[in-house]
Amino acid sequence: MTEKTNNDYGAQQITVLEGLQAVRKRPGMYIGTTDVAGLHHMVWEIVDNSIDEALAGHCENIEIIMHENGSLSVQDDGRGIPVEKHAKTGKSALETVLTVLHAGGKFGDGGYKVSGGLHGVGVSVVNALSTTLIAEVKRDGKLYRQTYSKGDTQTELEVVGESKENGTKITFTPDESIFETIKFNFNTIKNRIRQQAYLTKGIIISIEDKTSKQRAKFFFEGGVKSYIRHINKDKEAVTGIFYTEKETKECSVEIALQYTRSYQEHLFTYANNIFTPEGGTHLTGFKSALTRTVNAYAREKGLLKEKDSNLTSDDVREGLSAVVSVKLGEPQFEGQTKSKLGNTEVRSVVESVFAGELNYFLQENPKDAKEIISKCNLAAKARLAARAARESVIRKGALEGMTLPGKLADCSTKDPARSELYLVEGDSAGGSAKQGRDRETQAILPLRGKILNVEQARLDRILQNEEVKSLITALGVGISDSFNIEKLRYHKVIIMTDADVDGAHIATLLLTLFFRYFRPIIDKGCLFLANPPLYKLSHGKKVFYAYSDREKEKITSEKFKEDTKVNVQRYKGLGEMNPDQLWETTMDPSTRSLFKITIEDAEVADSVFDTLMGKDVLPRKKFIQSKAKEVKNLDI
Ligand code: 28F
Repeated sequence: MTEKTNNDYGAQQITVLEGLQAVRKRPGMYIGTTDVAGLHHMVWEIVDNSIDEALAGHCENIEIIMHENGSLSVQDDGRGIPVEKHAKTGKSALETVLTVLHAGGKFGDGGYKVSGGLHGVGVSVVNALSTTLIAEVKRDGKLYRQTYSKGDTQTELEVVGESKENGTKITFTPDESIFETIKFNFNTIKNRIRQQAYLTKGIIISIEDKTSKQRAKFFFEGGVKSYIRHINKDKEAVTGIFYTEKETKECSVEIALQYTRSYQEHLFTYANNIFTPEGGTHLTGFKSALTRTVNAYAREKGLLKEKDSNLTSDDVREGLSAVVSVKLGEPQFEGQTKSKLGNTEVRSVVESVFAGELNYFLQENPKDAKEIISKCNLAAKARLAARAARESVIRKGALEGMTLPGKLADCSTKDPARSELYLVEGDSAGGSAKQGRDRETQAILPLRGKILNVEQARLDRILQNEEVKSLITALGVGISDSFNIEKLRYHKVIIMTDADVDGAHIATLLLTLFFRYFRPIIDKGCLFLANPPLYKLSHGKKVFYAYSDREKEKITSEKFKEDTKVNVQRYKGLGEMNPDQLWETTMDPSTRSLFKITIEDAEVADSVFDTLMGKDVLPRKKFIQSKAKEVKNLDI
């Protein structure tokens, strides 16, 4: 093939080869990373193509299967990728999209390609990074098949059967030599397709893991209205759900919202089904319409507490759950993580559509409107109280790091990059940690009693909590308006709690606190969970630590085969370990494993926190235990 450089066909082949070789050489350039996130980008790439076919109005069902042999398949009932040979290239559209980098582009019908993930690189990238890929197309009464390997075509496009249906099925096995792991995660895929199902009204998406026999299926008739129902399922609603869907020539807008008794805001924005955590023009338009409309309505009805002062944007968003989804022809993504919508025209469209519809909703639902205004008035009052509280705490220097909390055993280095802060549950474990630590780089802050549940308290009350106060002081970053990440005194903040239900609860409350008030610390990759062992296995003088039940079984069956005299000690709490053991198993940087907390997707994280905050203890425990499993061998 490479010889034929002097005709069109050959020339094209060469660029094709170069293209996909470049992908294999620098996979990160195309899918971001080669870790577990990059692995799943491969799945999103394929699923997004099915979603696009659904958004074009030609597909209703998408089925994902994780096979026992490690491959994954995605099948849709769309029109099927065209298989006719292209006169010029001599290749079918199918082979072209699978082997030519960046082939694809706009799909059918002049509609816009909307769902494409952040990378939106095309299925050829998935092909390049798979040891095998099988494409099957049902079209024109036939079933077609073609196979590929590492981006190269392996077989001709063949008719292998007949079919009355239409659709596309892609089955691929990721290349082990490219990815750190090739094990797909059922929950990761499930969460993502749930979100896609909310954003694509009427679509049915399912996932099945043949190995673990887990299944999930999503269908939401109500679109983002169903999404709001999901976000608020454990919250006490104070209004009905507002919903609007409008199509203008610039873009389509879909918005749902509902107020609850929560003190937090749960606001999620999407552009072309892509989550935009950094916001952008759609968010700006939404916020200004909300503030303007609520104030105008409240003033008109004489419901404002102070006649000449407006409710602020923050006041009108306390307890608000909202989803804003726009779809447009050529989305521009900006910002640090390219997840901020830049198209200026979207701002005024969202603003005018939403202001009009919300005003209508308030006029038509006076009871809901009254609830909203009285909630906003309370928020305004609390805002003033919180400011006073914050100012008084700041005046006392308590948040500024002038006086570090008495129970903090600080490290001696003043270099934040080398400093670690262990947040330790309870005084006895705190004592062991203080004795066992490396004084130079490790600081210990024992936390006693329960941290406040931030979901259920406003900032002024949170600032009165002693544990929270000493945490803020130790971190050095301040809170809310005075927050400054540059002042972070430790570049590793490590939550170390018992591996039991109480420990899980405390870890969860801390995670929620960080998620809500110190998110940049998570974004910077500075927050970790420690991973203490569950068991100590001793046999004569030999000692092993096991960090999970499975590991305990493995060690006992491997190392102690001939002998049954194994002493198994289950650690009920960190306090049971002496300082040396705690150091050796959990704190020594050369041997410990830490789990880094990341927020890839704030929506998923937020709903996880919601689940954890519920009354049910079991899911909390499961969450922390599943985190603990992931920790293994993940040394930082
Ligand atoms: C499992 C993954 O990729 N589904 C897809 C279609 C349908 C068409 C299409 C796709 C044609 C020339 C680009 C069919 N008929 N699932 C999928 N379903 N792509 S991908 O067209 C692709 C263009 O190159 C399709 C008429 N128009 C479009």
